[in-house]
Amino acid sequence: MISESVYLHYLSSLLDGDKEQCTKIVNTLLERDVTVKEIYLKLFQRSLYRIGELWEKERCSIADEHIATKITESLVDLVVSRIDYISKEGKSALITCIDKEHHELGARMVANFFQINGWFTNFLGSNTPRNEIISHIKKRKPNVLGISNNFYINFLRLLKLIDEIQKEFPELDIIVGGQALSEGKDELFKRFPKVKYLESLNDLEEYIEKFE
Ligand code: B12
Repeated sequence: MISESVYLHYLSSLLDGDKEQCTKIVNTLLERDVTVKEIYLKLFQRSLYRIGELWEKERCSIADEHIATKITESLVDLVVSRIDYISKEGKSALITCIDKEHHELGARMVANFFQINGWFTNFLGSNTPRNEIISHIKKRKPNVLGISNNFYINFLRLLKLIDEIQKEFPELDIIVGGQALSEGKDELFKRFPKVKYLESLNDLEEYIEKFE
């Protein structure tokens, strides 16, 4: 459990650009056996969504938001480096953002979540050209492809990418997520009934548990 006071302390440290304090808070939570999912959702995701709102209302600068993002990026990976996990032979995931999508933190969390569940995971990061994604699928032959789309303007690129991938790899399991889909998901389901939309790490946890 992450208390409201811990969250508020973390948020204000993040807005102050105080990486050392943010790291201390995260380390304390890990020592108390707070789960990765809880830290990712209740601390990192919640604080960044809040910073998005503050930025929209011009109550925090672009520089503040960039610093907060950089601190969070390093902590998202730090948390995983502290976890002992057992590799499960034969399960692999490829996680990517679409072309022109610069929001990559959510996708990074998803990739790390597969990793700590024992999957061999490749994370392609933000703004990955379509042909590169397709070549990498050919090379790695993952069991699951995860695609992230946060900026709604990129939604048509997502549809085009899925269309091409399904033609080339009809058996590949595709999961998608990101904030652009809260609006686009009906269109997505209509065109690609086999593609799964997972809203957050809670849905992902269930998906991984049921995957055979
Ligand atoms: C940091 C940030 C940036 C950074 C990103 C840096 C980086 N390394 O990622 C930078 C500065 C690049 C950026 C740029 C822009 N941004 Co911005 N940004 C944000 C901010 C503040 C945080 C994003 C974040 O990391 N959230 C935390 C993560 C953990 O949440 P998440 O991405 O939703 O991921 C979770 C789920 O969605 C899901 N998920 C996500 N992907 C996937 C994939 C799979 C396979 C699965 C299963 C699940 C899944 O699981 C995750 C964990 O639960 C948000 C505010 C917000 N509400 O998020 C705005 C926000 C996303 N940005 C926004 C905008 C408008 C922009 C810009 C257009 C600004 C501009 N004028 O230049 C550009 C667009 C760039 C582009 N072409 O993509 C809008 C988007 C509105 C929309 N939906 O279209 C937001 C919502 C801000 C706002 N309130 O308006 N941004």
